[in-house]
Amino acid sequence: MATQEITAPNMDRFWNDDLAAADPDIAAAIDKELARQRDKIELIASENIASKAVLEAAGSVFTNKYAEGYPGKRYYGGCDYADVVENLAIERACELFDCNFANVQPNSGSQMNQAVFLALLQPGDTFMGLDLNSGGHLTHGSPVNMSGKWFNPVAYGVRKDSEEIDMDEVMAIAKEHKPKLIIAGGTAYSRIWDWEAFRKVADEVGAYLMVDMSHISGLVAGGAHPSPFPHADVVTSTTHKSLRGPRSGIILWNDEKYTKPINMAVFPGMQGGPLMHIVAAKAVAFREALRPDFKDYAHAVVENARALAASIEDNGLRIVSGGTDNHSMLVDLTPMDVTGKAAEKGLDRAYLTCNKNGIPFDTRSPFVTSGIRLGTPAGTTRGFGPEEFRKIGAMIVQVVEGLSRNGDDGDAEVEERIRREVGELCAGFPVYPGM
Ligand code: DSN
Repeated sequence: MATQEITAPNMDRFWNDDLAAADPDIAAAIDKELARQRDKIELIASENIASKAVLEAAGSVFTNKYAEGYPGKRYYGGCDYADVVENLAIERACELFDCNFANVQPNSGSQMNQAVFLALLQPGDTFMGLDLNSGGHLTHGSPVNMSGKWFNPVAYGVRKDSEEIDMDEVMAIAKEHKPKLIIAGGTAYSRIWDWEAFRKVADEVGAYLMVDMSHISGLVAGGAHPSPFPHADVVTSTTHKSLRGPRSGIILWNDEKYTKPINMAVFPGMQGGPLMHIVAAKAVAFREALRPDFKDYAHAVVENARALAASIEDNGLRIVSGGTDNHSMLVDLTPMDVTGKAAEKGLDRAYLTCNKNGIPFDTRSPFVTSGIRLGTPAGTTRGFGPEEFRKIGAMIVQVVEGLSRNGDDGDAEVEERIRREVGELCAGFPVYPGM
């Protein structure tokens, strides 16, 4: 057999090519995504714009590192700097949310919640969560999610008249079903959560109280929404929404008795090696959120949401529950007989990005819906204030009116004019100007 000469691979391109040279297709998609974020107005309530520093940490050499285990107790060598990063992330998370313990390894919101279930429940156990149709989350007991398949979820909802959570009803449901765990928190609920009242319900039936503050954790960090501590046993949060960090999750608690079950549930229960580059980016985001100016940001998010909601109502559409106390709102499109699906598409044509969303007691399917969900965290990060959000509210209603007049194709002239107005607004508030 002829022997083949083996030559050392040429690594020049490996070390030196930037993305545009190494993979023009992906580089082009990233460039287009940057342009989209710059040129359109981001109104998805669960999205934000992370800082350059967060992006840098997320794209760092920690992507190469395995660090299964926890600081000081790893299953791999070479973890000195991984320990530095993870310890800083833990310390900063505890300082930010004024709690004793944090696990900063969950890769996502779904995994952080699954880890709490693994730590505190057994398959088949009963737990309570806010109904998805009332603004809850898939991982809080939806029948299509693991939480709804492997456990026994009992839902609480919002009242039909006020569209707000009724704590008397929560108490009654808890007494009837005796859940082992109660989840407070949601994805489309725009009112203040009464953590203390949830604690009373949990104590009454001997349940754990878990708060999933993913949507509002930036507001909690900035003092613009009451903290779930000291009321909750365990608090979970994603880190990329109002908190403005990388796409990821955290678990927080005060009582040492939860430390072993939660840490064991995250690793080795749910996950293997933590994404150390993302843990580093979380640490950076927590440091940013500890700065005094983050308080200003959090309060501005709420003030802007109030301005947006008021403008939408003044222009003729209804806000679910009559307003907002946080970063988000649900717009009821039924007065103009427009679906959420058509509105999401029409608004996107006008360079306003949002998502269709069911409203409480919606008669339409989740793929169609009678509402849209809007939020102000990303717009506030780029510098918009109440004046800009009032303009955005008027634009949104004009697009919806076009859909109401002309059907799903909308009013092309109105959408074209609004695209121009969005362009003018965005030009005054650049995103990632140096990139
Ligand atoms: N998908 C997120 C949201 O948009 O609210 C929650 O996980």
